[in-house]
Amino acid sequence: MNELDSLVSSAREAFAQATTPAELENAKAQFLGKSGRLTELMKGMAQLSPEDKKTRGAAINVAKQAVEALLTARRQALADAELERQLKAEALDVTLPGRQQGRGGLHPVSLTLERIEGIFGSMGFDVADGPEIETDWFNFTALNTPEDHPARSMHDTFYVEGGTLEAPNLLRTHTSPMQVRYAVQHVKKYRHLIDAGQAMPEIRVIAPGRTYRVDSDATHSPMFHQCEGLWIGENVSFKDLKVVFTDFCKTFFESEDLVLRFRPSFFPFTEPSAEIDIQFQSGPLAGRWLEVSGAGQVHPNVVRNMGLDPERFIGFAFGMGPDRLTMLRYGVNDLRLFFDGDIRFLSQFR
Ligand code: 2NL
Repeated sequence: MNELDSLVSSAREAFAQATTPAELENAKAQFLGKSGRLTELMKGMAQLSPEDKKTRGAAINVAKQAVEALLTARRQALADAELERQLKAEALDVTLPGRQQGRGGLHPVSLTLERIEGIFGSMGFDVADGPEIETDWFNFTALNTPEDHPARSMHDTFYVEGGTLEAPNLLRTHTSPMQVRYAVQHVKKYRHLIDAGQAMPEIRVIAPGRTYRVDSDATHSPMFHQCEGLWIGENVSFKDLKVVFTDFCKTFFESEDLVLRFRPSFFPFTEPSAEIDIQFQSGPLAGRWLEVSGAGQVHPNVVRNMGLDPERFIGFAFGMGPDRLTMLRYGVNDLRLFFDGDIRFLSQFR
């Protein structure tokens, strides 16, 4: 094998050993670079006769073209291999089934709250929303609940670390504090009318939301929902409460076939007070008296705490449990099912 043939074959070998483009360019420099072997051979022709230059030059050119062809082929091979590797790494399995779009839905208790808001909204009640961490004053004092009332004990109420009587210090045990907040705002806004002896727009509001008590069994959850209602004006009576609440029950349960019973009771914030029971006259729940709400005429002390004169303003309030209403409406017998977060249970209601 002559010198040029062996040069071409050592180039073939060097190019074959290069496994990356950078290695290949280094190998190229050994043959075609400024001081590469072919370039050196060209330089070595200087002393040759013109005759010899011609034949030698032609032979070197043939070798050079061969080396360049080998280089081009190897570059292409490396590029092909790289492309192949990328395609493999980024391969998509187009035969995989597509991901399902999860369909969300409202929680059954949220559905109940929406129904309640819709029904009372149609009767002219505003919907008020507010803090779940309350002050002692809004949750108890303003609602005429005495200092020594058992509801205020650590046994019944969750207290928040670091709170003071003035700063929020407990998890609200009912949504009534929100109604007091709403009433205080309302009175502030219409103070000028009230003081001038003119008519104040009536307070008509419901307060739905989460509430908390130290209690936990099949029918009590430490977190539960409440919806309270308040209606105060200069000429609001117990008869209005009866009409509004009867209407609400019939619409909520989608039945004209039920009766209500107002049973005397006691709450610190109302006087007189009543429990409201309903009885379905037909259907699966027919015949049993079911307690659905507490209610009463707002206590004069509470009216006063709202900034109003109880000699002039009168009204009623009620409080019901949307969790219980949801259980009745759907025939669920364990309250805890609503809050365990089991999607198999919850997805039945959407
Ligand atoms: C019950 C009892 C009741 C009220 C809540 C109330 C609110 C204000 C003033 C006066 Cl701002 N009263 N709320 C009144 C009577 C009963 O709820 O057992 N609820 C589940």
